Amino acid sequence: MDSRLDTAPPHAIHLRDYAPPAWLIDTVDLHVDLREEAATIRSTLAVRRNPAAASATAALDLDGQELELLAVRVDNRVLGPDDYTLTPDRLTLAGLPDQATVEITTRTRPQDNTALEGLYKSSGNYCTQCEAEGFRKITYFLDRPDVMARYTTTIEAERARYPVLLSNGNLTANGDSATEAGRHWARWEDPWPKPCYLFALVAGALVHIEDRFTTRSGREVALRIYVEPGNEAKCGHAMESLKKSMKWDEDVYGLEYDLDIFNIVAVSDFNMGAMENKSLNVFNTKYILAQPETATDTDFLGIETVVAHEYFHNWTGNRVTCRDWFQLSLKEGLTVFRDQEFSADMNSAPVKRIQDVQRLRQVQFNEDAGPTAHSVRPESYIEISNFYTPTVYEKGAEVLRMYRTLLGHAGYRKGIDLYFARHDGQAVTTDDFLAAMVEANGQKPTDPLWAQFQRWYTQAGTPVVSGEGRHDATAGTYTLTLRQTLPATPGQPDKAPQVIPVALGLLGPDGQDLPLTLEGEREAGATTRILALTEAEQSFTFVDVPQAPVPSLLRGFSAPVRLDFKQDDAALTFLMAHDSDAFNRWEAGQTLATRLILADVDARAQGGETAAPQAYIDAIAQTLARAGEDRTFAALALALPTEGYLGQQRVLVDVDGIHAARLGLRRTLARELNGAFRKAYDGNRTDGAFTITPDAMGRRALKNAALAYLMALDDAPARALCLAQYQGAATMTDAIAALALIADSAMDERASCLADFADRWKHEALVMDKWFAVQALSDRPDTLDRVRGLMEHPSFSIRNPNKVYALVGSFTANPSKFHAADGSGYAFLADTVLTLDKLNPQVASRMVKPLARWRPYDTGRQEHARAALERIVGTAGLSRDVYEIVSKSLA
Ligand code: 0A1
Ligand code: ZN
Repeated sequence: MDSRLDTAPPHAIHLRDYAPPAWLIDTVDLHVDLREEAATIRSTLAVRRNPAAASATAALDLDGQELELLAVRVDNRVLGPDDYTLTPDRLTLAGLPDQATVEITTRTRPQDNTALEGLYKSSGNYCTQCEAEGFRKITYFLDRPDVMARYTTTIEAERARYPVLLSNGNLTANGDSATEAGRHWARWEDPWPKPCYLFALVAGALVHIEDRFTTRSGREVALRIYVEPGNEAKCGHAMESLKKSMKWDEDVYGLEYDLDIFNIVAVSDFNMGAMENKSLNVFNTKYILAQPETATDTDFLGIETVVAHEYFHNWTGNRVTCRDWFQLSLKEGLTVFRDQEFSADMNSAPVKRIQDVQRLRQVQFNEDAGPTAHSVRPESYIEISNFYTPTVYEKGAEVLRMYRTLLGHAGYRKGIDLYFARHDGQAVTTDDFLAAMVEANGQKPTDPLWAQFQRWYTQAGTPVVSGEGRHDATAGTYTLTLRQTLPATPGQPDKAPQVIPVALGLLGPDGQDLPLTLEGEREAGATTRILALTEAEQSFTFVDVPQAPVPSLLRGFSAPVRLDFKQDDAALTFLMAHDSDAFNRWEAGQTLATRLILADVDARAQGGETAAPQAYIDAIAQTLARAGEDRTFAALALALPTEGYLGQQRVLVDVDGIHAARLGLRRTLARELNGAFRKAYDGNRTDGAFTITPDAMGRRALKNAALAYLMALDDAPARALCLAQYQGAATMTDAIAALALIADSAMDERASCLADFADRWKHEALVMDKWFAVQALSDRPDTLDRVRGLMEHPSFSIRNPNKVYALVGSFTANPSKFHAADGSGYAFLADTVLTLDKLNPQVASRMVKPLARWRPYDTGRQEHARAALERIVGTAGLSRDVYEIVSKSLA
């Protein structure tokens, strides 16, 4: 049995129903016997009644799914079927003594597990994925994060096929089977109590690279990365990233590693990026394997971030974990914030901030405005796997950043220290976190500011901050009036104001920051001030401002809001050139471009067109001229807002108008600044040795941004340049940048380049993912037909999540193709989701989300989308995962 729906709609689980577990489990002794026909798991649990439970008589009610139950014993007594109750998802033992030893034997078939949750096989090797509720597919258990136990795991398997046997903690014994030739075993003991979602085991024919790290208190830690044979040479960057993460966590958070071994295993079949199992992280190969010929600069940076993320979880998630899954952001928001700051420190902080905000806007703002909008701490869910969302992760990280903005760096660190001092070894809530943060700073959670801050966890939706400034030349004052509104979201019609930290600067006519003095203050303060916007409307008056300043609001994107501030184009151009805050220099350019493109969309809807003003073209020319100051920043500043972001600015998305207007502006810039783009291209060639220094990456980013502009014209000189880059590329960054442009182009060599690439890389799965993606993202009119054809390609497999994300996921990120007016994109996605759902509900559910966001389109598209969604929800045997998303989108 699995968790699929028959006829009854599934019920939601509510935060308000949380109750402590009736039983606790102190120790778990697992014996896992792996054979080709099945895996047999014997689990010995030391259970006792929870003194904090509401009932002193409740039965021991264990979760289990898709398990074959072979035997149950209590205190060595074999139970018969009348001694317990077995349903498709629970095993209930009544009448136990207050303390008991329960031994349960189950059988599963990992080779048939296509959902990649629980115990499964990837490339012939065994591995596990237990977060959030996968452990119940291995054995019956109290599968909830507030039950923390010490684990001993013995794995037994055939030695020749599975020479490597790994689990959490330390290897304490191993040997050959005493009874069967060719089989061996290994025993692992984890001294740290943990929830079962952090359990992991791996058995396979793997090789590893090894390094060491000495913690600041002198602990010698062995670091190993396990991969399939042949991939050893691609692990160096991941290992370097791990060591940097370990050092950074000591330096910045005072947190040290707590075991003598840290293992990472890379598997090619994995639903997500990676998993922080205690001392045995399991990774998607995408976030481990990298060489310059096979991985792009973006891949290298992604590896650094994800390795750090999983390592940082050792404290934020593992040592202190979540009481229940509604608290997911307690560990995820905090850990994303930590990995963002780590990557900012390792690379360029402004560039990292811009990229993080781009992602937040692209995916989280979109989620917040749609049918699955939920708060950072959700109130209810049908399927918890659906809540590993940009809101819980990325908006959650913004909440952490706001604590730091409001408390200052030192105050934030005090709060973190108190959090660990209070809660190490516990399963806690976001309320506990807030209490530690504010109490460490001599304040109280009930103080008005913090009571209001709490709403960042409970209210969904993206606040809109609007306002205007007024300069009084006679009084020499500048008054800023700001208003906040929070749109209604499903289940939350009425909202209250939240505390919004607005980082503000005022630029004088010379472009320099003014020292800021608020009315009533005696001395001038800093040039960037944090204004706490707590009311629906509030004014702030600055004195000693003789001339009208240009305000720079929300510096560094100090809060996850939409800003709708009255500022003319001239002021934005001024900020682009002069703002001391790099984020806002970038932001000013994006705001201007957004205005221009949307004006052109409107003009096109009336049968006309607007031309880009010379001032804007000059500003872009300036960006190019100054690109040498920070090339990655310049590449970001040259990129126009995405079609997705532009669509978000409209109640009704004009898919084709946005596509045409954006392309129109790219072509205008390419024509007007052709020489400058060509110069930027030629001046930043990085032929020769490959490095991933910020300088080398910046040169590639700028050169490829320039090439993309030149190719917007799709003319002969640009084609020749692009083709030459493809043919001579020394790095994957350059090869794939050129191939993506070729895939968009109508040039004759298109087919041969794509064929050449596939032929060259057919044995590199991760590189083939890029090949699928560039074709699915192509602007050519036949993209959907090609995507359909590629689903049959020998390198494609619908069972492999990376392949699905690369081909189907990329297609849904191609707005003008996915949202084709005839509904063909929607129908294709519905077919694919239904096929996927039978194999892997988590992946199916991720894929269906773009379809679920159907409302802001015209009625023709709405009807096509609705029909596709109704077809999905009307299908028998749908997973809870897909049901939850689709039913919410139709509600
Ligand atoms: N905790 C992991 C993410 C993760 C969540 C669920 C998974 O399987 C369904 C796998 C990984 C992280 O934040 O990296
Ligand atoms: Zn995480």
